[in-house]
Amino acid sequence: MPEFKTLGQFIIEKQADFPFAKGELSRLLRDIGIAAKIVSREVNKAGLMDILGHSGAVNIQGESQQKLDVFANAQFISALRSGEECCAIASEEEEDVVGLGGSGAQYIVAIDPLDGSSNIDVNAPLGTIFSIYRRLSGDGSITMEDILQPGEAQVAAGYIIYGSSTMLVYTTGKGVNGFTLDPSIGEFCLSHPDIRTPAEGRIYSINEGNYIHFAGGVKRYIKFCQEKDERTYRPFDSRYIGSMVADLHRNLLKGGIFMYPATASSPKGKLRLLYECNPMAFIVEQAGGMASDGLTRIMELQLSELHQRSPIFIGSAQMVRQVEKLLAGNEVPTFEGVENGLKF
Ligand code: AHM
Ligand code: MG
Repeated sequence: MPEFKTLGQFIIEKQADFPFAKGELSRLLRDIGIAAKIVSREVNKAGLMDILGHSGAVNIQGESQQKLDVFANAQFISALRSGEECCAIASEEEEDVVGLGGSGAQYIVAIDPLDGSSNIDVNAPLGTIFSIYRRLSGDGSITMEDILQPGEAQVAAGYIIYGSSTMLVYTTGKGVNGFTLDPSIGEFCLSHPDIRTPAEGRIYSINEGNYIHFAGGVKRYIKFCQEKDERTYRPFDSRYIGSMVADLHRNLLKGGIFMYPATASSPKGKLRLLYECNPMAFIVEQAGGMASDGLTRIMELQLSELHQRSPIFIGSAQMVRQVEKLLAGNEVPTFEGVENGLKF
């Protein structure tokens, strides 16, 4: 049993670990925690309220937004605005960067306020993913260089899973810690100190409905997962919720790989680098795992646009290495052309 500690107590205790420690990052994390509690409350009562369902708006990715997405987006922006530590937000739900205008604020937040939103109507787990950067430009107007920093420049990242209980998991580059919301006292309490992910897992998570569109190396890896081999505990289990936070959270704790590869029609995959892939890569690496686009470490990829997508293979280190090896091999092409360095 970990020692009883709230998220607030833990953040203050760890503040001194941080090189720029003046308390701003701690306050920023605290503000995200507060907004998460409010979103958690709304997610939990979604089935009871008229809040459920489509708002009618379409986000810039061309996907229909649902009311809870809009609510979560507004909630996180409002918490970060009133906290005054954040100068700009890049959100999945906003076409452009939202400037908060706080003079002297040194942090930038990239966020997917409600990930896995196709799960809202069916009471399945949802999540929030966030990433925190220090601005490069010092003061004055925010520049795109401030926003489009590679994942390696993250100072903190985390996710909140709204599941059978609500958990907040985050890293500031010194390991990963998880906190479970105790609704009776309204506090996130340390429940998963120093999370480490197994080097070799037994779960693979991928939307196999897209199988015929995957590169040969991905297909071979799926077959590898399914083949019998008692020494390596294969076949592995296939588990896919369709909510990246929920799929990754399970795999982080139990060991496994989550994949959203490129396909011939979507050569960059589906998931967004800035507020989905990079924060998850930071967390998983800090827990001892790996994250790759198949060729390159996710956190080394350069961003040229806000809502840029990337293929992702993330989780237990041995599994990611294995899929990278198969992708690098000379696969029999199943599609014409080479996109994004991958053979189809
Ligand atoms: P969203 O941000 O619109 O919710 O989409 C992201 C989600 C991820 O959580 C999940 O891993 C993926 O989309 C599932 O996509 P698919 O339905 O194509 O398997
Ligand atoms: Mg998302």
